[in-house]
Amino acid sequence: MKFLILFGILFKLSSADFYCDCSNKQTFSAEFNVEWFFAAPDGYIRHVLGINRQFPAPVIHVCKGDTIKITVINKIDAPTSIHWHGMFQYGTLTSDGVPGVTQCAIQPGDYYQYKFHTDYQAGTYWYHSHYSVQYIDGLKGALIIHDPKDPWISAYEDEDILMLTDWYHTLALDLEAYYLSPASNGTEPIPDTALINGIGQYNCSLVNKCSYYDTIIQVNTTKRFRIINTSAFAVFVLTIHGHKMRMIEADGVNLDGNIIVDSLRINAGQRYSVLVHANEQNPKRNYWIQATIDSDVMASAPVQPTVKAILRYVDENGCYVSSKKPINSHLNSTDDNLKILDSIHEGDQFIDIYSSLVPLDSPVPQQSTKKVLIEIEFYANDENVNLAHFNNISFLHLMDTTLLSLTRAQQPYPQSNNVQIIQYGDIIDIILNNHDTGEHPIHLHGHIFWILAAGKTNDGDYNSSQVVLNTLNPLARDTASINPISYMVLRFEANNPGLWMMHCHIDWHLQAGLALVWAEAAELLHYKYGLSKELDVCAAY
Ligand SMILES: [Cu+2]
Repeated sequence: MKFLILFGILFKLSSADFYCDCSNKQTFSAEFNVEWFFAAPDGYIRHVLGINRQFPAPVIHVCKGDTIKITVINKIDAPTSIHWHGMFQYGTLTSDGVPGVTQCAIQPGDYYQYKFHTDYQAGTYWYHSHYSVQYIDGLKGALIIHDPKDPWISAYEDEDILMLTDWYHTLALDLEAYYLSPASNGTEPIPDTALINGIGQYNCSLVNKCSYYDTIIQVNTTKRFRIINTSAFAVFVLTIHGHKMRMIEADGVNLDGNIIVDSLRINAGQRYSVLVHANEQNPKRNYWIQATIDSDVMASAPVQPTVKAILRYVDENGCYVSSKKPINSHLNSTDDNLKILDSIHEGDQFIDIYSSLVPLDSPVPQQSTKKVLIEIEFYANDENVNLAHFNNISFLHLMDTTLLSLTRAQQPYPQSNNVQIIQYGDIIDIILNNHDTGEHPIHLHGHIFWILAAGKTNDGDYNSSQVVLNTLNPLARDTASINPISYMVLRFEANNPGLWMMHCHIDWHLQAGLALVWAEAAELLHYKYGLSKELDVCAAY
């Protein structure tokens, strides 16, 4: 691994030259000013919610074991909070960033310090606002924990991030107001375009010259791409024309590398790392990296469902071998790579690739101590607004206090927070039955879970007499997607006292109530977080 730049230069989009000697633990400190500003990521100018007037928000690069200390300063006229997606937050529950659960939302003009270590995890993560629908407007960024002992580190020379997102031209609060009204009938807002690392192509004929994210690969080398789907709604299918991708990481869990794909499908909240090798190809050209929103899961297709970036070959001296844009620049191209992309919509073959991902080293506990059945349903309330339910409860965020405060005061939890009480050391099997016709990427805070079983579309409810659980080598991760009218069995270890939200990472569905909270060894929280001033009754309320 080639490391070039010394510690301290951390706000770079390219992680290729991040230096990590890891001989001593460092603290990454930063101030994050949450502000609105105007930007045109895909050529269409709109108000964007960013950090330090950057969109995408700054990339955080740290080494495993470092501490991250970030002061978030709220310079907008609404409350905010930041969640560090995939961080275990061992001993730092108050940095998990869920308003009404682990902290009071940060009020306008106020600030809040997040501080947590990265001792037990490495890989590809991200962060985003967990308040309302703010991350849809842009409040999100990549968080990479480098590990000099990464088992794949000698297999690549260079790396980069491909942060994908769906993108709307309307402010998220306006879209939400419509979505949570009787008029929408529960149909989620359709994104207008898509972005890779904050750059998209809305209408190339109008704007006359579209911009593309540009990344280089040196002939005869291998590059790691860290792919992050930061969407509100979209599932992406990603291809790198003319190249295969070896999958080596899923949500911070290293894989055995035996799965090699032409295209991969990634749900909101999920991450993958892939290795791409540059020697079998014609080096005298450049290639498209293409991400397309899977519009099969939407009521209608986005205006521009495809976003492209350029993979540009350089020679041994780092000089461009071709300055031309890739061929096949038309979005309706019928070249072979796009055929591969189309083929994954047919049947379940594609889904099987994901159930066959095997972690390199993530042994699953063999027995569970507790089973929890959770059913997903969407139906309208008395006002004819379509809401989302886990076990007939639609989650409502507390505004005036937090579950942590209630825990500390030994007060009962409100029913609308769907709190599931578990004990320290429990091994929980979550049996999820999805009665909805949509797919839902389920994300658990503070943990990874093992996917012991995942049904195909229309398999119906989990049936223990017919399904064999995979306790041999199941994939572990923090976000797994349940198929329409189907089931999943997820196992996790209660080894992290806290109040951990579990929710659908389609942000529209979270706002519609598809969330619950695990109160894990909550009796231990009273002691640890008893004196924190942030836990008082929420100030602005
Ligand atoms: Cu969902």
